[in-house]
Amino acid sequence: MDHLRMNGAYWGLTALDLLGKLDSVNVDEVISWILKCQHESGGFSGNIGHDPHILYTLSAVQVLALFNKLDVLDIDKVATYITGLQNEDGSFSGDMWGEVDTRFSYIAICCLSILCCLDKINVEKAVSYILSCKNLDGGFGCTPGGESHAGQIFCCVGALALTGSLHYVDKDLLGWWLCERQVKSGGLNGRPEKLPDVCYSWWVLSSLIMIDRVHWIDKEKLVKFILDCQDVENGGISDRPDDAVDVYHTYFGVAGLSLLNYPGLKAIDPAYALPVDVVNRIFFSG
Ligand code: GRG
Ligand code: ZN
Repeated sequence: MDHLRMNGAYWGLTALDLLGKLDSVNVDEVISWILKCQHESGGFSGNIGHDPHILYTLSAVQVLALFNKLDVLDIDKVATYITGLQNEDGSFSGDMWGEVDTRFSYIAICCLSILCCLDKINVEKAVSYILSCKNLDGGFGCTPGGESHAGQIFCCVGALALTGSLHYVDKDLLGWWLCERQVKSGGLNGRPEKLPDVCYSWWVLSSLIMIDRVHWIDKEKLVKFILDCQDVENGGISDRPDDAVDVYHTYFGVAGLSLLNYPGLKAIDPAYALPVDVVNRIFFSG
């Protein structure tokens, strides 16, 4: 997992923050490691000595936001890296090698929005590319014609929410597809006929919230499914009951519970995937 440690930092630290335990880590150590992952291009890599990628750039910016340390960044430099990844058709590449995916559209938009630099890209074209990935079932895929998948739906709905473009979504049609992801155990899957998995408690639920259709699923059954995935002896949450826990599913389990207003957790913003108090601090603290 060495190459995606920056994502791991975001998952682990955001989970800790939602649990009210962010003060249990050494801030200076984390920040100095993050800065060692930044490259001349402005982008961040998943670990020291690896290549920069937009995936890790968002995680780095999100972790700095958690710690209220966005001021350590040369914001123009990071924004220039992301802006340089937009293609003529409005889509975004993940890095200099060119892979295109609606994940990268969301990441570019979320990251630039946190940095208050959305005006540096062509938002209209970015939105029109995302809409070109919309399917007849109401969902979205990674590229035009790609199968609808809950992970890509989160990215596309999130990007549309952050750009004030949710009116382009058929909320009833998409809400129906999303609520059908709930299976008998109460868990959610990512596509028809697939197994439920705790991480879809984030990808599906956040999307349902953004389109105001969260009341279309059974919230209590989903809470129970997530709690059933806990390792009650050693801590952590797994993808489904009795599997081994990992930091990714622990984060998305906690984030899902937060979206479900589970007691004792901070609220999380469904579009920014950051605690609501962190988002408010970015935009309302002058
Ligand atoms: C800031 C939360 C946040 C995200 C950043 C990277 C990214 C943007 C979004 C990823 C969205 C995505 C595609 C999530 C899906 C991940 C996943 C579980 C893929 C596996 O899919 P399948 O259908 O496997 O192959 P399953 O296990 O569901 O059968
Ligand atoms: Zn999963």
